[in-house]
Amino acid sequence: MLKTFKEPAGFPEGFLWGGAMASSQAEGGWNEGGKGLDTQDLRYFDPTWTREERAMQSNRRMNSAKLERALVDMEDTEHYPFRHGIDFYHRYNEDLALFQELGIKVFRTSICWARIFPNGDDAEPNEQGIEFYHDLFSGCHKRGIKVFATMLHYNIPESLVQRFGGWKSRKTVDAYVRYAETLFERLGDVVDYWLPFNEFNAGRFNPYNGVCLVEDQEEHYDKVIFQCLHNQFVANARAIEAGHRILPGSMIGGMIARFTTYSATCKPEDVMQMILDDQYSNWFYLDVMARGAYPAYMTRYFEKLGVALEIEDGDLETIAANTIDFTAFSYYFSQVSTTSQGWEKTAGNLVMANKNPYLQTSDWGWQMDPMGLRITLHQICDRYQLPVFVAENGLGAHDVVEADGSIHDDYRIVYLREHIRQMREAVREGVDLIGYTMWGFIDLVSCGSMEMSKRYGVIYVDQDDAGKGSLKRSRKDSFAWYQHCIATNGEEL
Ligand code: BGP
Repeated sequence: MLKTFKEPAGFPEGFLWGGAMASSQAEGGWNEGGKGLDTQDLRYFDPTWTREERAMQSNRRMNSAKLERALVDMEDTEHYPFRHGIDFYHRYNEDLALFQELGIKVFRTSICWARIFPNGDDAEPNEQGIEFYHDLFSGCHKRGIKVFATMLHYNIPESLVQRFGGWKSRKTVDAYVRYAETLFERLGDVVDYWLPFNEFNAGRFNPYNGVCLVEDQEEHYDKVIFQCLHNQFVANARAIEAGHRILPGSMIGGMIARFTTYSATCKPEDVMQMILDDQYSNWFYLDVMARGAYPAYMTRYFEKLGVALEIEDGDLETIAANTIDFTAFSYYFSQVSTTSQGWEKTAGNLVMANKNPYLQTSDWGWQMDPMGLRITLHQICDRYQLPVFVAENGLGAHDVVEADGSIHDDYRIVYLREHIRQMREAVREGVDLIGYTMWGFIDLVSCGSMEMSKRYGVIYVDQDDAGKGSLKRSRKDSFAWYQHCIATNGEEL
């Protein structure tokens, strides 16, 4: 007899609807509570920069001159937006009340390493830092909100860059593992899902954020990135080992920034290019974390780039023995792969992308592609057979505040609705999707362009690019929309 399968109605019971942010983009309080300086505190921004200047890749890179200047400008917060964020450090109780009203089931944020170990490897952790996160996370639990903690979202203690050259050094690996153990031991009772690293592939495309390299201090900048990434793979595996040992049964994930790519044509060369782009930019990172081994396709790539990794005894065994419990990714856009020269380009998260004539772009030039999210969910689910989490997705846009204070962001509602609809289709098609944390659900400082005016939130924050404003929070139209989406478990969009 033919067996029939019932198509699931939509999102499973207990689906983790949520919102995401990161410590450096939201907290502020950069020199309070015993926090040390971190790498994001040193990124310079000029509010008079044009759109093009803000988008320049060079603004995302660090060099010795910028570093020295930042270390002199210790009173300046206007030009260092990550020093003020949205003042979440002082306002989190008020913000948690809004999060509860929104109805989120899970809150994703990152822990700032320099709040726990101001210099990265201090003899003892900073108790004030631990208290801050303990209070924040237990505040979530009291409000029925689970916690998804990113253990590192780019900002490492600056001292590790000064002394060891960031992720180039195994000393940073050891310091990270001790930091990770401290988090599992001291915050294990208030965290539900762990993510050792935000967007693992970021180091490849944004070496200051991802692997904390200072460009002019490296003779072989492009090659050393891969050594840093190897060190991070080891750190990640050792953190997973510690997490599973200290907190048996804990859920620890691995995340990439997903650069979904389509073949530009059905020309076999373009299809082959798509496979290679996907391997080098996306799969490499999840393959190591989920399958526990360097994929064979990287050998040829490393040869081509002249990369020779220093792999210490035991590294590969550690990576093999400690794989992730779930996959996660950020999804903002898709692009196309081609061998043709001169293909038109457009912007994208972390990278410049090849243009797809079938897609519209956001105000910032990122190609919006809801079906690409469904495609990605299938690809990741098929490849790893692990639960999957959409850890970031959202629309950066200009919002207009009306005279009565209202904000009619119907464009954001359309964006979210279309992406969530495609996610729902993926679930009906069998994808084991466990959660969705919308990015920047409360407006925050942009990671790439460091501006405040690129807003993602359903909650508005009154602050401009120069860091001026009342910091008052208010609800955009999308707030009520997302609240209803969550309340109906994604049935009414
Ligand atoms: C991701 C980062 C986030 C976030 C997001 C949007 O890569 O993990 O920190 O900022 O991109 O990017 P942007 O802020 O540049 O618009």
